[in-house]
Amino acid sequence: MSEVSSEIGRQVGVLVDRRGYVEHVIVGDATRIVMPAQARNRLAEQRFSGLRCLHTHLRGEDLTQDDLTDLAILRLDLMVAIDVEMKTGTPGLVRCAHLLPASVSGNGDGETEDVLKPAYRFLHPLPASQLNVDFLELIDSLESEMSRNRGARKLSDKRDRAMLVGVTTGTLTEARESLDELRELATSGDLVVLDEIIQRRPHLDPKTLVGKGKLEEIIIRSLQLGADMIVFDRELTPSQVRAINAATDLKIVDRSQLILDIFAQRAQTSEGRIQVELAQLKYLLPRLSGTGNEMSRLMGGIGGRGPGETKLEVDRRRVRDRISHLEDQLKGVRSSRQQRRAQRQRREMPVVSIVGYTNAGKSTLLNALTASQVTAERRMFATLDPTSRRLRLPRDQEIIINDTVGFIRDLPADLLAAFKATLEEVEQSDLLIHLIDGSSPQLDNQFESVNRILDQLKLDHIPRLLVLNKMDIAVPEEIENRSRVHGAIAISALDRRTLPPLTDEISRLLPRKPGEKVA
Ligand SMILES: Nc1nc2c(ncn2[C@@H]2O[C@H](COP(=O)(O)OP(=O)(O)OP(=O)(O)O)[C@@H](O)[C@H]2O)c(=O)[nH]1
Ligand SMILES: [Mg+2]
Repeated sequence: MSEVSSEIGRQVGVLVDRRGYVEHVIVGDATRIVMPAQARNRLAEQRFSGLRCLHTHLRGEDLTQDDLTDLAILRLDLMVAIDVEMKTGTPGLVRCAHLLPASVSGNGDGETEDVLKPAYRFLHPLPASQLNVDFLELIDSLESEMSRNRGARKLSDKRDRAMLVGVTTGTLTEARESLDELRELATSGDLVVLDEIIQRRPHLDPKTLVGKGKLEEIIIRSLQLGADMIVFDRELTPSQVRAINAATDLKIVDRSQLILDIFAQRAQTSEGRIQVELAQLKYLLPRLSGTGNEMSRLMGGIGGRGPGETKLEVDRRRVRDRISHLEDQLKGVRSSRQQRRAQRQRREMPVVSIVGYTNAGKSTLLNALTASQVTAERRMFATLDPTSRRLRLPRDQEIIINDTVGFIRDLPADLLAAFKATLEEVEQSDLLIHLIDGSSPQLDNQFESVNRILDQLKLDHIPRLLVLNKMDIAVPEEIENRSRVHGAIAISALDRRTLPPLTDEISRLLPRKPGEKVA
């Protein structure tokens, strides 16, 4: 290789497997070689790729940043640069580097502006004749160290492992708060969060959102920790998804997609499922221009809960067909729901709907008021499909009370459109209970987000009753202050004894049946 290199004035490289067979030969220019795309296909299950790269350096330079990036991104066993004596064509010093197994830190150093621990170890440069490292033994011990580090990951644990990435042009605090919510979403979507990285930049990079160097760092970190996917805390444009996918084989998911995936996991009713699939397809459609490979990665979603494996090979046309088919189905389901609603209206019962940010405690409140067992959980978007219950208020007034899907800031537009339909029920309400998690540090933002969405859904004309929930775990002064400022009622949905003031207020605000005397 030295001889050839000195003759042609270019770097020459080989990728060698563990049995010593040469898998690829690469001819570069004077300063670098470019790894063949197929080398990526080796990434599968092994901890390292099982390939080592040996290549020549013509200028006696150290391993370059590109060399180290290739080492990390392709998870090579080893990166070796051999100095070439240009006059004689004989090999000089041999420089080697290998990856270090990283220990999994969990939700560790989020504010990684620059705190990435060095991912490589350099071996002392030696002339070729004096090299006496047993590489197989070395790689073996690294791999077993790595699997020890990963002991935490049980084989039965099929959950995807994610790296979270926040990008902001604003303050770090904002980005941190936003990432906190993304982590909640990720856990609700059954992901294991390995680490979080925030990048602050004056402008977002139109091509890849984060800068090129940062992206490489994120990919390397993800590979080090054994992540399956990278979740961006922003909506990625179709071209950004393509550009990032070109740099890594890891699954790339953005916040909207994560929300869509959670909705896909949760939707129970046929209508809910149709709406979610519609939203997923509409989201994917503009992103369907890449190669089959990119497409399948996009459509796979989290744990393959995308719109389905069988549709992987479909082209845009088929997706469009599917969309119009689903839209037709939806019309059918809707008309039957409208009939049900018409029946209810004949009963002339006032309708009250509980709305609010996800996780505010809406389902818990419905359960407490009506002694029902609607699913209420710590996770976000526990409720997707609206539930209606009858409730008898004091003074014998009977009403219908609805539990609804929770809201979230920056709800993907397609999803908002899809859920407008579910919320038709809410449109017919005589009263909205806007339930607020009084214990959330994000209380104000959540309050604003819900108001904004109610406006967007054109529900702002319905009388609204503000209710602060979780007073049992909130700061008492905060609750007192806010209930004064907003004229809100404070409750704890977990404690029925706190509810009478709420039911009294509901009863007071509802229109009376015709002919009934106001007490
Ligand atoms: N401490 C306390 N926890 C509460 C209270 N109300 C609800 N929670 C908890 O908050 C979490 C979310 O409650 P849910 O009723 O599922 O919330 P939700 O608004 O229906 O949420 P989504 O359906 O996901 O939008 C659950 O773990 C509840 O036990 C309360 O008054 N006090
Ligand atoms: Mg709920």
